[in-house]
Amino acid sequence: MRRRKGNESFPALVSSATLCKHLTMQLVIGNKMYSSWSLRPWILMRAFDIPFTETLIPLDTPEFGPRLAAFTDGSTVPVLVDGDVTVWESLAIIEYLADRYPGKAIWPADPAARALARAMSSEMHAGFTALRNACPMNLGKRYARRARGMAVDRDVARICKLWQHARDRFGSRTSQPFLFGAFNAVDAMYAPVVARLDTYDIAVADDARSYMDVILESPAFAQWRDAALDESWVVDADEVGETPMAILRR
Ligand SMILES: N[C@@H](CCC(=O)N[C@@H](CS)C(=O)NCC(=O)O)C(=O)O
Repeated sequence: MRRRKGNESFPALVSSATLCKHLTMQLVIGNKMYSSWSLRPWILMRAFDIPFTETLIPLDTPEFGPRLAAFTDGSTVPVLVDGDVTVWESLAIIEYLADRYPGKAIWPADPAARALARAMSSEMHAGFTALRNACPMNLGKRYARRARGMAVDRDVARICKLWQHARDRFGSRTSQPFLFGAFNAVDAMYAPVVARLDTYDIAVADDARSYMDVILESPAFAQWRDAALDESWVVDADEVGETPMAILRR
């Protein structure tokens, strides 16, 4: 039998650029200034060196719906497209990435740590609505500390308790500063809460503040924030009616 030369076997040989485009996952996100849900898979993928291309669709603009419709019949970002697989909902995206990259410690390996990590992430995904409603993620401003209501205080107390529990039981047994030691899915799920507590200068205990600084100073978060500060879109729904202490946008 005649041996075929390499390119004869692939008559419709695609260029390596096209091939890369199809092999690389695509993450569809909203504005980095405001899109707390988009930040979660984005920071996770950056922190774990997972290659992806990013498509940013500005929230609350006429182009948002039509452009998003090219990726999903849902109405929210983030959306992950991996070949013929489309995943929406930030936590489902993180679970998909954990399945797709089993060699990466996206969830802790230890079953007890993993159970706590999953419970904390689910609680974040479904809850803390008082804090989320009163203090929208807004990386471009800083606000003065003030009372934000009992429901917000309850959310903050619960979040700090969860962080402390994870650190005491798992993180502090390692030499690394994240909730379970090394950065993982839970840190990604709580990164927007860290940003909110910082932006609105919400009072927290010293150990919670130390953890917040670890996230805020991490390279992946800094990269996201840098890009956010260059954005010019303003989403009125995510702007609270208070005079900011500082405007950080460039
Ligand atoms: N539970 C969803 C929430 C997604 C969500 O609400 N995304 C916001 C942006 S942060 C959005 O797409 N809003 C657009 C809209 O509601 O029109 C998730 O985890 O991904």
